Amino acid sequence: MELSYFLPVLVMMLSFADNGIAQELSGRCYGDIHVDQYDGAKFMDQTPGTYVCSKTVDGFADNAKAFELQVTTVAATRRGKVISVISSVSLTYGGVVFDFSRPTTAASFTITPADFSSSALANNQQTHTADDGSYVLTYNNGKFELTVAGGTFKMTFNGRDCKLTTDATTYSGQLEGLLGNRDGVGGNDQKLRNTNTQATSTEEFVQSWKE
Ligand SMILES: [Ca+2]
Repeated sequence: MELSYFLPVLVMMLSFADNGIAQELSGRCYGDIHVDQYDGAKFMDQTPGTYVCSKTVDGFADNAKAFELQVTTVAATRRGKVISVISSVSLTYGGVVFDFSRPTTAASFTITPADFSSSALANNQQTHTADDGSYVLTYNNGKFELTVAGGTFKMTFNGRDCKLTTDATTYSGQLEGLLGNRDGVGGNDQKLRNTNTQATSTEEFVQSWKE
């Protein structure tokens, strides 16, 4: 099995997309774990646990577009070294909970409340649309892609990489968590949980967002 299979990642980078979304934010998680924030800072942490990667701030105006993405890592030994790897990803968006687990097979997800007529993406490439049309979930060759109506939010997860694509108009400066506030400005992305205070160290920052 390829080494890369075991190297989950959490990386955020800013780029311009041609899909109608003004700015694209990409997330990957790997190893132990590496984080590249929306606004460019990078760090890593070795402690297994469940972390708030990115969420809308308390008081975010549009409840229908509020979200929280959590990633859970577990200890693993690779080439004699103890690291942490992703075991699952959980996204709450607009009150719906999407849970994905590794390894990513067609059935390694749940949606609560379930509103697909079939909860399994049985074929290697398949698309399901929510009964109310609010989101679309596809599965293709080990990779899930969740797209919310209007394209304001997209998440992909293939078992090692977790990628977010968010609309700048909706979310710029309205996010918090390990990935920072997404306002396009560096140096203000280590806000401690439940405060408006910046952490004095990366360790303090990471621990603040550990469940
Ligand atoms: Ca920032």
